Amino acid sequence: MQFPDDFLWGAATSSYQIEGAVNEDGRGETIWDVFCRTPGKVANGDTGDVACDHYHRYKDDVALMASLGLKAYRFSVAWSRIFPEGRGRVEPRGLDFYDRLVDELLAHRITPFLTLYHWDLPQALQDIGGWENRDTLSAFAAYADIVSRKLGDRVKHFATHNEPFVIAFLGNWWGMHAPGKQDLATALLVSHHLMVSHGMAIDALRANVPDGQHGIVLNFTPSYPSTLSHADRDAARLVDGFNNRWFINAILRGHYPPDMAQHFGAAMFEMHDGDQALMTRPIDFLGVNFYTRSVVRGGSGLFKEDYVKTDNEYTDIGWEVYPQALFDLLMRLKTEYHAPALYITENGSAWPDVVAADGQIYDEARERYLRAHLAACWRAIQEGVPLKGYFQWSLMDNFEWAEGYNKRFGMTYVDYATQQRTLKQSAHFYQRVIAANALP
Ligand code: IFM
Repeated sequence: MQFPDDFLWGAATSSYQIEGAVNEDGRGETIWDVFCRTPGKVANGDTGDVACDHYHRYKDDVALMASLGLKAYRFSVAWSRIFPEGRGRVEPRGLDFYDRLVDELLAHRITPFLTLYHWDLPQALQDIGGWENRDTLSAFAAYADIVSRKLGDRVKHFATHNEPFVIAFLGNWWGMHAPGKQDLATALLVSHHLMVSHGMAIDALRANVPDGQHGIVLNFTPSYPSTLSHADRDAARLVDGFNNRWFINAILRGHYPPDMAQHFGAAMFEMHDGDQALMTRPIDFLGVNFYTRSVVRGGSGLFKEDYVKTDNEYTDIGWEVYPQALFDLLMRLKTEYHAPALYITENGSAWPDVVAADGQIYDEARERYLRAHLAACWRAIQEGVPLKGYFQWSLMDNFEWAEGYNKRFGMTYVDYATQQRTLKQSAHFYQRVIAANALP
C-alpha cells in the first residue's frame, strides 16, 4: 500500500499536555491549571505542572521526531504564554519559545502545523465569562494576529481550534473538562462562539500569512445504528447530528443541523448579524481527529453511557477499535461535504503499556490499531479522498486531561520520574512505514 509521494507523515501533541513549566517566562494561569487543582476533577490529582517537561526538552524532542523520520509535527501554542492575561500585554518570552521550536523543526526539515487553541484558555478570560463572552472572541482574533505575525514567515499551516465539540460539551455540559460547567445552553452558546471566533481568526491568519493553509480541527465519532430498526436508526441520526454534523455543517454549510436545533429547543442561542459570514469563512483544509465510533439504539440519549457495547476490541480508555468507521467517515466527507484537503490530525490508541525486562515496550495492540487505520486511509485515497497527511496521536505519552497520566497514547514511552523517552515497538513500525512511504 504505497502512499502519495508528498503524503505528510506526522505526530501531534498539545501545549498543556506536554510542556510543563507552568510558572516560567511569564506564562499566565489557564483554566486547566485551575481545574487540576479542583479536588476530584483529574485522576490522582495529576496536573500539567511538569508533564513531559517539553518546554525545557524541546530540542531533544525534535531530535526524536527526526529519528522517526517525521515530515510534520502538529503542536499547539499556549495562549497564556503569549498573553498572560488573555489579551492586552504581550509576553515576548512566550513568543520566543515557539520561535525557537519552529526554527528547530525547520532545521530538521519537519513542517510545523500550528494549532492556536487546544483548550488552555487563559484564566483571566474565564474570569470574564470565557467563551460565553464575546470579548473572548476578539481576544482570540488578537492572539491569532500576534502569533501569525511572529511565526507566519516560517509556519504555513495554521489551525484555529482543536475539537470544538470537546471544548463546548465536555467543558460546559458534561462538566468533565475545564471549566467544568454543566449547562446545555452554556455549552451551545460556547459552541457557536467557537465557530464565530474561528472565522475571526481565519481573517487574521489570511491577512498575515496569505500564502498559508488555514483550517480547523474537528473530532468525529461516526455513529451506527445497533440494528436496522427505525428506532435505532433515528437514534443514530440524532447522535450523528450531535457528534459529527453540528460543527461541520456550521463551517461548510453556514447553519446548524435543523433537527439538532429542534432537539435542543429553548436551550438554543440567537445568532448575531455577521455570525454566519464569519463561521463559513473558506478553509484550506479540514483536520480530522478520529478514534472510535458509537453504536446506538432507540432511546439512547446523547450521552456516551447510552452507547451499545460490541464484541470488538476496546482500548484502555474504553473506545472500540473500528477502523472501517474511519474509511466511512473519509468517504462521507468527500461525497456528502465536498470537503477541502483533509489531514488526519489525530488518530491513536491508549494501552496499558509496560516496560519489559529488556527495557522495550512491546505495544502490539497499538501497532495493530495503527496498521488498520493507515490501511483505511490508504483505501480512502484510492477512492479519491483528498487526504494529504496523517498525524499520530501522540508523539509521546502525556497528560490525558481528566484521566491524568493514567492513559498512555504515545508512540514514545515517557518515564515521568526521569523524563526518559523510549520509542515503543509501534514507533519503530511507524518509522518503517514513513521510510517506505508505504504500509509494509
Ligand atoms: O489527548 C486528546 C487530545 O488532546 C485531543 N483529542 C483526543 C486525545 C485523546 O483523548
